[in-house]
Amino acid sequence: GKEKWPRGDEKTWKEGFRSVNTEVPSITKSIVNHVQTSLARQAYNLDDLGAYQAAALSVRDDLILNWNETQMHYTRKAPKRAYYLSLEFLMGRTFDNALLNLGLKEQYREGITKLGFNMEDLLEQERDAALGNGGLGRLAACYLDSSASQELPVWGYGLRYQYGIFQQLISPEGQQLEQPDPWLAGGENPWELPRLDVTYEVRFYGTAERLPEGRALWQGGQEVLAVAYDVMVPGCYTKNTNNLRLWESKPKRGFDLNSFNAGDYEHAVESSNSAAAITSVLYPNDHTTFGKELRLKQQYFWTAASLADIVRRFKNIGKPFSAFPDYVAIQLNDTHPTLAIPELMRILIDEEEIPWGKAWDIVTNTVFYTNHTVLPEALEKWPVPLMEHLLPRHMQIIYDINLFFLQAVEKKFPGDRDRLARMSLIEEGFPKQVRMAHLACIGSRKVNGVAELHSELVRTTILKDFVEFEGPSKFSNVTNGITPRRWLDQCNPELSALISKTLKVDKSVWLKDLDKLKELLPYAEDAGFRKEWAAIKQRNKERLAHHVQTTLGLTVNTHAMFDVQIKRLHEYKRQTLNILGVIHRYLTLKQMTAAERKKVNPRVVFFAGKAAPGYYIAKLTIRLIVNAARIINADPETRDLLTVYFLPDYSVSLAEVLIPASDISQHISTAGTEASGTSNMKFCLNGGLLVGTVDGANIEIAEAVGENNVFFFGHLTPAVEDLRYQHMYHPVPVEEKCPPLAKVLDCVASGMFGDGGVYEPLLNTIRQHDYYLITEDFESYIGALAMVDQAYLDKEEWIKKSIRTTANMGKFSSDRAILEYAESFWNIEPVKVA
Ligand code: Z57
Repeated sequence: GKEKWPRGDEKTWKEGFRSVNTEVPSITKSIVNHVQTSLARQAYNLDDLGAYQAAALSVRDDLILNWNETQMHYTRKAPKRAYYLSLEFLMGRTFDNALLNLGLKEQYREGITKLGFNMEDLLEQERDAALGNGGLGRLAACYLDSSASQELPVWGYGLRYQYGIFQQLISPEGQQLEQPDPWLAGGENPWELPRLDVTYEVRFYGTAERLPEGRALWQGGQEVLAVAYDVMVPGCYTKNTNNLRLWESKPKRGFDLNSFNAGDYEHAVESSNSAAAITSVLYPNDHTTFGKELRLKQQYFWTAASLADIVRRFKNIGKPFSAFPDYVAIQLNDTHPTLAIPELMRILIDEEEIPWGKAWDIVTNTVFYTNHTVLPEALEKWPVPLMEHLLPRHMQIIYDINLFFLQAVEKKFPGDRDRLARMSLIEEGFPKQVRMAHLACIGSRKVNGVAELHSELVRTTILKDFVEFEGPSKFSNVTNGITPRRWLDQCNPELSALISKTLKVDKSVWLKDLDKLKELLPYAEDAGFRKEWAAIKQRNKERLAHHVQTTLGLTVNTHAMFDVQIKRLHEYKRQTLNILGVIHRYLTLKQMTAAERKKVNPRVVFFAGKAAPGYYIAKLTIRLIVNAARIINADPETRDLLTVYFLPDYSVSLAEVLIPASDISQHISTAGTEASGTSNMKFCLNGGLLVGTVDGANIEIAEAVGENNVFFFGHLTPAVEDLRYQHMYHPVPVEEKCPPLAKVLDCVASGMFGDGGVYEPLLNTIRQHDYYLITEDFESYIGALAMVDQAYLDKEEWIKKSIRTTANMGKFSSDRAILEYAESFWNIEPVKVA
């Protein structure tokens, strides 16, 4: 029979219901309540950490109300949903972001002040959730913010790593040292809801026995439990609060009691350890693959649990599986979740007994693949023997997909054996390897790159054969975006306030319709406005200087131009070009007379970024930066004009301080290597100008803000391959090709920055193959920096450029990007929670 709901007396229930606390007295009451009960502490022994925890718990209560309502509403309406599968979500801090999105920051500030605490101090208590390496993980976080803000029914799926990206220490010699990041060790994480009742069993190893009708029986091996943790993702100025579901691995049973009873305690604990190990740590490699079994286990564990969850939710709607693509879209963030394709095939064929052809139709109408790089070392390949051992059924399915696929290729291009070998899912060799990008491509409805140039390179290089086979319409572009909530309103509150005041519109309007920034353009001509604009930049520089003073004990000259390069250390990103340019500047200054030096712009160069622990050359680059900084900063002749800082332990929170303070930032990858870049967008949104190569999203930024507001240099993408080829077959020594660079290299080699021998391997990458074309681009790079100096001399003109840059950045809101995914790929619509 039908149950009465709610049970008991409805009026009593309703009187107990609460809504979001929006008034200061109810906020402070809630905070005090959490101090007394949740924290079991007293008013008279409460420190900043305790006050932060109580305030966070208070905000958490509000988020839970909205989250609950949103999830109930989505379930009732049963719209088509999209799922964003990403091994990385680089969320950073949540407290400030939640307060701003809820529109409650000022009320909380007032309440916290009343309780005798300082808002800024409390914000600093929170640890970053750093479950990502760099751009790819931060993009996922921006897309979650935009999905919720645009009221789209989108969930994220990822892993709940016990340890996020390592903490970086820099030794006195300039070596990077890695420390674990036990981000959950402080006890409760207020931003997640453990869902200990939402669990799935995930199998590894065992045997797969083929049955009639294409089905198979996969059994034996090891079973591990996936437990859900839900992270609340509030939208901006909306009740919609989406979900990021992170999986934790657990042994299926605490111990194997048989071994335990037999006295084999160690064996019992071992198998439980190996299950827990799956989600213990984020792999810290960016743009490289290592073929490690545990990494493949992570990938399968996460895709299997996510798909089981998605399929269960779909089944609750009560539709036939042929309608699956009408209710579900799955976006693969790079190839890391590609096993979703054979896993969905396995579920449909082996569990739901759907024939192969129908199953393949469902999969290829549900799954979408975003490629994030064309660098060969980053394209995932898994050894067939490893796959066969760990996932025997999936390997069968991959072989079957490959067979049908190659038959179709053979039909279209008869006798073209080279083509078949190039396109096969299996790369021949010892061992054979599964090419994940090929599998992701043929198993998806659409394939996209992340900026115009990059998408074109995907079509014409790594997936060229697939475009020829399937036609061009499957391959498209969605240029990346960034959320203006975190990357303007949150990190640069003064600029945000000035924009609202000037446009005479509440930020709730322009933060969700970023093209409105265009209306700032006429104010570039307004001297009063320019003065305010410049004063804010100056205060942001002072805020950064204060941060450096308190964390590193160093005094920064805030009257200098702030020049910033912050990103993962990688040869293709060419931090080496930057530091060699800095040394060149130093040598030039040393040769000047005192009178000449008087005319020089003071410059402070900031670097920050982590190197993969095993990436020797990247670590050596850090070492060169740190040691060059030590010598240059200590030189009394030049130190008023040039200083260099390497800020350790780059993070989302550090970026939030650095970006608003920058006058100029560097995005100087070898043309054709940086798929998009997203920090370039963050700097420009905050009125920083950009020096960069004609690469990735730099190109579209220049199109939007005007080429006269960007400092471009270097060879273009089509030239790169030729130059490499020439260099390979007709090498010309650096001394001939670029004498100023040769001089810089000599200074490094001769020990100007400590033992020159240490840097030989780094210098040799340039002297020998110079794969990233530092020699070819050096002079044009120095030329671009000279143009920057020249432009900075005209202060008023510089501020105009800065204003015009911000005003033209509307396109780069992640709201625009997520709406493109929603409309042209997923076919989902907003579902507003009233
Ligand atoms: C990563 O952060 C990116 C690409 C990858 O293949 C991997 Br693995 C990690 C970055 C690109 O390098 C950036 O250019 C791009 O902006 C970002 O992904 C987001 O698309």
